[in-house]
Amino acid sequence: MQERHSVLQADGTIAAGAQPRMEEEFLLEALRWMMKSRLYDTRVIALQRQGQFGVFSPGMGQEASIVGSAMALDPTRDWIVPQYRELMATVHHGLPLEIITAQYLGKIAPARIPDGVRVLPTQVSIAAQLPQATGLAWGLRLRGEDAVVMAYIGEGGSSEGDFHEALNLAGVTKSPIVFFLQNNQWAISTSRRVQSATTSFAFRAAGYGFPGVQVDGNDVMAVYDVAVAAVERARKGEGPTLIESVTYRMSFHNTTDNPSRYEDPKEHEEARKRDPIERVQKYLTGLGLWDKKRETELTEELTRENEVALQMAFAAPAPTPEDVFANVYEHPPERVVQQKAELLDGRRG
Ligand SMILES: Cc1ncc(C[n+]2csc(CCOP(=O)(O)OP(=O)(O)O)c2C)c(N)n1
Ligand SMILES: [Mg+2]
Repeated sequence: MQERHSVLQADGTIAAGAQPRMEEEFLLEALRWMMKSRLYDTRVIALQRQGQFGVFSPGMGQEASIVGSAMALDPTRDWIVPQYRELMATVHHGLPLEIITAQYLGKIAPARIPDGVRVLPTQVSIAAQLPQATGLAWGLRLRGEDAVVMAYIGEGGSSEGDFHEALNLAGVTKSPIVFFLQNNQWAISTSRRVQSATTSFAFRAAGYGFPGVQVDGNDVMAVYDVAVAAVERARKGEGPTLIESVTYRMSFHNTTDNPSRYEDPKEHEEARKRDPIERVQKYLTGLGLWDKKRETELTEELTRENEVALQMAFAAPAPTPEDVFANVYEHPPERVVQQKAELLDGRRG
């Protein structure tokens, strides 16, 4: 494993000797997506508290990981296989925000992923997405497509059998896949300290014969660097990479969780000092490319954008009881046909 990759430091300066691939205009673009993510999270948490939104896992504190990794992909040919904390990565990749929002509102038809958007559905069953991600990458290679899969997983998920099976098969088949492990220090209330005895989750790659890289996950420039290198490697046919993006979950696990019952407030305070968004803003301020006025203007613009998506999702049709039978079988078995008929009869009667 290489030493932890770092470019943009917490004080907003570039590390000595670092040569970021991300140029200023691109960094402003990254900041836009990171702020959009934070604003969306803040808004939907408020909506959930008012009973208007489903259970939601925010990406707060992890925006550099989420955005920096997605920006390394080409949405016209690459695929994202998400867990559930990478919402803005999938939106960056072309999944309309109103569609993923509709999913959280329990809408069915309006939540369908459009054809041509190379994103798999959100996966809540931990690590179950990874064997499928390896299968997808292997299949793309067999079909001669010039595509790479970025699969997301948490550090907690790396204790699951599926994680090891997927990485093993990807190594053996040299599949074009990047395993992007967000080590946010928590698996609900289980601390990273008791998750594994390893000193770095990136070491796990060695067991499967491909490189593991550790990166400062609160540094969007560094995340982008290592993600681009891993994507290039995969595209050239050199096989998978495991990236451990070391970050911190600055909010709760999801809207049902209360971290004040298990999180040391000092640890939280320390993490706040490494805020991935403030770091970029400090750096751009130093270059004369950022100030309070620009922040206010962009915040207003992004808030409006998010609001449009939310309104579209709220306006989309709600599911009907018979929708429970839809999208499961191409040819439903007799008992399912009968159950649906009984439901419709019952309603008529
Ligand atoms: C197979 C399975 N086991 C347990 C759970 C319950 N569960 C939901 S999230 C979670 C923790 C996941 O932690 P991590 O992989 O670090 O991802 P994070 O939530 O921190 O992004 C657990 C145990 C689940 N959803 N699926
Ligand atoms: Mg975690």
